[in-house]
Amino acid sequence: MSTDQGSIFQCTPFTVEKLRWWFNLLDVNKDGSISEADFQLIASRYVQEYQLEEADTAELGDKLVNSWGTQKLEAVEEEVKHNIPLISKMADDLKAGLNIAQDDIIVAFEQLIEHNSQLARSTLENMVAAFFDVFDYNQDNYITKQEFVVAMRCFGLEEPEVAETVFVCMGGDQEGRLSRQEYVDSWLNFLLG
Ligand SMILES: [Ca+2]
Ligand SMILES: [Ca+2]
Repeated sequence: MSTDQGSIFQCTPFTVEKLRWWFNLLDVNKDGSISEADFQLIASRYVQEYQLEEADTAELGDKLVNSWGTQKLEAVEEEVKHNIPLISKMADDLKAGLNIAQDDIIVAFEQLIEHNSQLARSTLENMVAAFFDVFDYNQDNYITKQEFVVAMRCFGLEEPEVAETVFVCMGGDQEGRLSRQEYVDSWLNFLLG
């Protein structure tokens, strides 16, 4: 099962470290696991940033949970679920409001990359893109520097200089903006490159 011909990359210790870093970023309440609580916290910060109605928090949190995890993970093929039961367990647990330990996510992705790296890549792509949809506040399919700074604050990165530097590294220039493709590609290049 670990020798699929379509393999385009390997899961190295460096990949694992980067995935761990990303999941740690998503674990905004820093309890070592990803759960609905993290997405709700991101949503409540977002609602504060843009001074939206408090009622929007739950809806936005649900949207993030669904688009990041449940729908994408559930969509993974049956054959993969059979070989990598952790993947379907993650989707079920997230939907049920349970915590998914970061270590479990890492193991699941290691197994997924080994089993079918193309599928691992497209699954991660969907997970990364889920955030683009939210952080593109005015929904013009670009993330501006300002939208990015707000997004990073929602993840708990308070320093705008750091966010601006990351933004430039991702391909946005000082006045510039990031397209969906640039945003997704730079995350994937970082995580899997
Ligand atoms: Ca958490
Ligand atoms: Ca925008």
